[in-house]
Amino acid sequence: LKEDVLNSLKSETEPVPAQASSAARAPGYPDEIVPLTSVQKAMFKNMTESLSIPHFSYKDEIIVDGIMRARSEINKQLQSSLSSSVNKISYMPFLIKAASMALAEYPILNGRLVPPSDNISQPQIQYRSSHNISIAMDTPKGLMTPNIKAVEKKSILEIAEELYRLQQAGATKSLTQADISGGTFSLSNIGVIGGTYLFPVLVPTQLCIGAIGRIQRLPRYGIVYNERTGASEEMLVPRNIMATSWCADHRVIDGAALARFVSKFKQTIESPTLMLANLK
Ligand code: CAO
Repeated sequence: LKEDVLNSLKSETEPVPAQASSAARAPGYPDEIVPLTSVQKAMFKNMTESLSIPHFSYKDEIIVDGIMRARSEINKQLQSSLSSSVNKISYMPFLIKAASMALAEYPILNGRLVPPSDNISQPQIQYRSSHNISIAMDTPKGLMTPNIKAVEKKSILEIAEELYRLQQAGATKSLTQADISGGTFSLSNIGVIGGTYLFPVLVPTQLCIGAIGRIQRLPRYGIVYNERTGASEEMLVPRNIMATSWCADHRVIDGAALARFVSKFKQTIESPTLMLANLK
């Protein structure tokens, strides 16, 4: 089926997926039945298979003021640097690296359930050492999920360069079989488009997926130094909040394991210094 997807990416003749585009189906057009595109066929197969997986869902909000500052400093440097193929990075490279750091502590979430090969054997878990993080990508041909390989060995800048390469490949229909196969864990940043919390659906060969909502500036209580009184007080302060939604395969991942993994992810994102200290 992956071959179908790759062929469809190269094909100029295949219809563009029926997105909610007013131009595609304007009022007054007659009803029409159309076949699925190859990308939709792949989605149909994977998502139908995924229905048999009991999803455990978990949501939390993360304060991203720290990575916003770090990103802005890095971007200032990148604009005057000639050594990198990117001149700007988004939040994704930080999120991808933080996920890999949390996976290093909770490796089961990077695993795969191996179904029994016969009626006698038992299911098994394959622990995978390489963090190949699949990124849900909104491409002109629909949803594609290429992955960034061996994230555990990459710097934030290297992740940004590989993400940029995959985004360009997605946009120009030149993603390869190697780009889309071998993913071990997924992240989906729908917040680029909108939304806050969602219910991401597992890829059948993975045990966990995380989804990112739109970052919002919201009031939250914090301890702030008050210059007038000379004391630290609790008061409402504006914070940049990123809502995150996670799903794990509840057949083998319990709620506490997912909660601990997400807490580690959150701690790393909320303290980029911690991320720096743990970079290899
Ligand atoms: N909230 C608010 N703004 C966000 C954001 C978020 N969660 N994520 C990114 N942005 C901003 C970026 O900062 C950037 O703005 P500036 O350039 O002004 O800073 C802008 O949105 C565009 O970012 P980008 O194109 O560089 O995207 P990215 O690296 O953050 O994400 C990718 C890349 C591939 C994840 C994204 O383009 C994409 O395709 N997302 C859709 C995923 C999807 O369809 N999920 C559903 C899967 S299930 O059907």
